[in-house]
Amino acid sequence: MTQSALTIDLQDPDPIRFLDDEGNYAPSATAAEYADELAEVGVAEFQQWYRDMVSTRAFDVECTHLQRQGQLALWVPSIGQEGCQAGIGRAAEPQDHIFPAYREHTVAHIRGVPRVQLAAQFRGLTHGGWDITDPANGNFHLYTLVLGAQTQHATGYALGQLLDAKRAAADTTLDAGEAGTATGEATIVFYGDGTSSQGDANESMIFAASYQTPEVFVVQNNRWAISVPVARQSRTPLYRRALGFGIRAVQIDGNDPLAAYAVARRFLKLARTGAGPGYIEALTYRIGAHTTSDDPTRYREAEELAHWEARDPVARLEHHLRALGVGDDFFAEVQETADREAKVARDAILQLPKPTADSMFAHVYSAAHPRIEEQRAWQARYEASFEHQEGVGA
Ligand SMILES: Cc1ncc(C[n+]2csc(CCOP(=O)(O)OP(=O)(O)O)c2C)c(N)n1
Ligand SMILES: [Mg+2]
Repeated sequence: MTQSALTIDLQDPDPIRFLDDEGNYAPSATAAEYADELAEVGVAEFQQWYRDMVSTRAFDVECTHLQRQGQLALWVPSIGQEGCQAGIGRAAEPQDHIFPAYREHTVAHIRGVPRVQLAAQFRGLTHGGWDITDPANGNFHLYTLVLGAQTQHATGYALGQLLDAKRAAADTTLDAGEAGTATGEATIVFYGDGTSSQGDANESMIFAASYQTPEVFVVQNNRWAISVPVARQSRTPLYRRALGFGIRAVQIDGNDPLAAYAVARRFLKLARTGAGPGYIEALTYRIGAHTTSDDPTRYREAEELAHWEARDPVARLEHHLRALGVGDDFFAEVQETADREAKVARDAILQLPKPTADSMFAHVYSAAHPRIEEQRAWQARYEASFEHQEGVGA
């Protein structure tokens, strides 16, 4: 196929990767300086990452079905993006804090957020979903659908990590422009290529650079912001914007979990030891729809989708594992376990209550508000107007 401009635009000639498109171990020249980070991990870890990815994919497919059956109001598929999520999720230490967007299902799983709680938000039952103060949820903060808001939350949190470390050393100053301080913990924030155009995302990088926050920005460049291609968001590769803010930044093959792990591991260590923030642009692709409300065939070429399907992160890691001697039994068991767990999640989601229409008015304002009361009353009258129709609303 001739690569469309959208596929090759804004990509460096040699993004960091350890696996080639098929999954053969073939590090790029740019990968060499991160190879040390992989010395700490081996087949058992790669198998775990593979399990994370396959398990999340099975859950993802199940949730799309549940949305089609009216059990979820919306679902946000992450298929195709599991590779960078598994690598980065597994590179984080337990004490690190993670601020997601809304598509980080693999990371949520790695940090311990129960599948059913993730789905509850998409059923309309909660504005949040899980208790982030519960250690079982792995410091994985709430999904944020207001694009870029999480970058502000993350930089604010990282400033807090910095201040805590300084206080512990009896230093109460916080001056922009001073050298960083070792914190022992870091913050990761995930967002998308489209979100990189938000003021919030750019402002948070200015603060991160000025105060040398212990933070890693992760941009999953999946090439699309709903129907808007990345080439319309930027005239330069996204990671080079971060360089302009004075933040160390690289572009990686985001469908290579080894690259994601190695670079994140390094950047997190630097962040925790006082060497300031980093920025990872993970080149990936959203294989599915933006959400279950979207039809990507309206704006994407079939050739582009096929190009990326051939670089599926799950298939690439499987190829690598097979080269390391892992056999059929493992892959069959992982798939079988993933399917079983997805079924368990499905059954649990079906047991959740259904939200009432009235609940949408509950948290708009903290106190009663005449406009909301008016709308609530209208809604109640509207619902009541169906009551004489047998079977409706049952
Ligand atoms: C502040 C704000 N503006 C607009 C939207 C509507 N919106 C939701 S997702 C989206 C595209 C985001 O694209 P990107 O950042 O690339 O993330 P992706 O969905 O591709 O993972 C838009 C415009 C929103 N949720 N918040
Ligand atoms: Mg995007």
